[in-house]
Amino acid sequence: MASSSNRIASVERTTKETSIAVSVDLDGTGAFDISTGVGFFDHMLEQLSRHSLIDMTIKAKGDLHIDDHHTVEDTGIAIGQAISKALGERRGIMRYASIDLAMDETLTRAALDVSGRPFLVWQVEFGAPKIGAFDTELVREFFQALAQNAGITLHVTNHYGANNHHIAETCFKAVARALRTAIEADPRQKDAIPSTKGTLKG
Ligand SMILES: [Mn+2]
Repeated sequence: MASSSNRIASVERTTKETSIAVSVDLDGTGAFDISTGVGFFDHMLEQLSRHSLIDMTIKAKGDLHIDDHHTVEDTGIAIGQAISKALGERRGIMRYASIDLAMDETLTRAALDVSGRPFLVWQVEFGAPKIGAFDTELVREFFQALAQNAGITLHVTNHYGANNHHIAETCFKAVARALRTAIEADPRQKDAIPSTKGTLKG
C-alpha cells in the first residue's frame, strides 16, 4: 500500500481458533487484498474496502473445519482494532454519517457515529439461514465485532428486500459508504476533536 497517509495501522491477532493479519489505510483508494478462506465473506469485505475507500489487506486462517463463525467474528475484531488505531484521537473527522443504500429491490440504511463508544443496533432480518454455504446470522456477528472494536455507534436497518445476497451486500456497502464520509476530514474542523467533551476515546 503506497500512500502518504499517516492514518494507517496493522493488527495481528492469533488465538487457538484463528490467526488474522489486517492492515488498513484510511486515506486509500479502496484497494484490497483479502483472503479469509470464506468466499462469500471475502466478497463482502471487498465491498467494505472498495466503497469506504479504505485500503485493506486481510489474511485470515481460521478453524473453518468447525464453521465460519470464529473466522468472521475475529476478522471483524481485527479490522475494528486496525480502524480504531488508524483513527488515533479522531481529530478533524466528520464523525457522523448515514446513507440509504439501494441495490435492485433492496434498501438498507447505515447510520454511524465514530464516537469511541461502541454500540450496534441491528434491524436486519434474512429470509433464509444460508446464502450458499454462508450463515446469514454471521453478518450481524461481523458488524457487532467491528462496531465494538472500532469504537463506532452503528445502526443498520434493512427497510425492505427479497434477495438475501442483496440484503447482506447492502449492509456492507451502506456501512462502507457511511464510514467513508464519517472518517473523512472536515475542512471546518481542521485538527479539532469533534466533541464538546474534548475526547472521542469513549
Ligand atoms: Mn454480490
